[in-house]
Order: sequence, then C-alpha cells, then structure tokens
Amino acid sequence: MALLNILHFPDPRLRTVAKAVVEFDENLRQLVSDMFETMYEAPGIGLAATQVDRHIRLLVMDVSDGRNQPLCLINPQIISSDGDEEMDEGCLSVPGYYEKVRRAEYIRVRAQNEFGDTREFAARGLEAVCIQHEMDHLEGKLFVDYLSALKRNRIRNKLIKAQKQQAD
Ligand code: K1U
Ligand code: ZN
Repeated sequence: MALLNILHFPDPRLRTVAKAVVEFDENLRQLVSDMFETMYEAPGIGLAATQVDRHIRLLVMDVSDGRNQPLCLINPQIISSDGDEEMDEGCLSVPGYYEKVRRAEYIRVRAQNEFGDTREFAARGLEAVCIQHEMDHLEGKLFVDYLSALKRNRIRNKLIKAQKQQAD
C-alpha cells in the first residue's frame, strides 16, 4: 500500500484526457488499492486517477457516512441522466475551496470493476454528483471550470501563492 501524490490546480497535468483501461491485471488492482488509501487518508469522498497523475479511466469513491462502502469505477459511462440540482463541491486538487455547481440529479451509470466485470446502476444525490465530478477529472475538467473566470482566476492565484510559500 502507498499514499500517492495529489496534483493541485493549476497543474497542467490535470488537463490530460484519460485513456480507456484495457488490462485488468495486478498492477491495476494495486493502483486501485493505493487510490483508496490516498482518498481515505486525504480525506475525500472520491479520487480520479488523473489527480494522481495516472491518465487512465479509473475512479474510486465512498460517499457513505461510515466510510465503508468503497466503489471503484473503471471506464465509466453515463448512459442516461435526468433533472438538475446545485450542490457545494470541493476537490482534493483545489484544496480549501467549496463552490456551488449545477449537475444532473439522477444518472444511470455503466462501468467495469477492477476485474473487468461490467455493471449498470442508478445514482442520485451526493453519489451522482461525486460520479460526475470524478468523471470530469477523466476529461481534464475541474469544478472551477463551472465558475466565472474571475472566481477561477482568484482561486488559481491564491493556490499558486500557497504552493510557492510551501516550497520556500
Ligand atoms: O475529486 C476530488 O477531489 C474529491 C472530492 C469529491 C467531491 C466532493 C464534493 C462534491 C463532489 C465531489 C472530495 O472528496 S473534496 C472533500 C470532501 O468533500 C469531503 C471530505 C471528507 C468528508 C466529507 C467530504
Ligand atoms: Zn476533484
């Protein structure tokens, strides 16, 4: 098990579009395990492979109160969606900032697990929001992209300043 380094906005590597997973082997399962450890330790409710500089279509999450319902989605697709709702979102790659984002309220998802088995399920509420947020990461998109340029640049400049202070 290993804790992975989480990239921070505005690192350009967060803009990479992830590639489909084609091999479901022990290396993949080790990465899944390391991503869960990193997400729980952060702590977060989700983590996309993009955030740990691995550009494959893989995300992990756990939105349960007991932090005991891990979910690993590989090559996820949203096959239908309905409604919309606005919810506060945060991001481990944009530490310290929470902003409202409008997303689909109900989604139907098809994804594989770490063994390559495919399943379909419905999600709503925080689970649906988290899946959409993590799938955006796989497209190189961040929740700050939904904000005004003014707000996004303010966050960007503050994070750059904080990163410089940490490096000194
Ligand atoms: O993608 C990420 O960086 C993880 C992110 C996921 C997310 C949060 C809120 C709405 C949509 C997606 C986080 O987990 S930020 C941290 C957070 O929200 C949290 C952490 C511990 C307990 C509860 C929430
Ligand atoms: Zn995020």
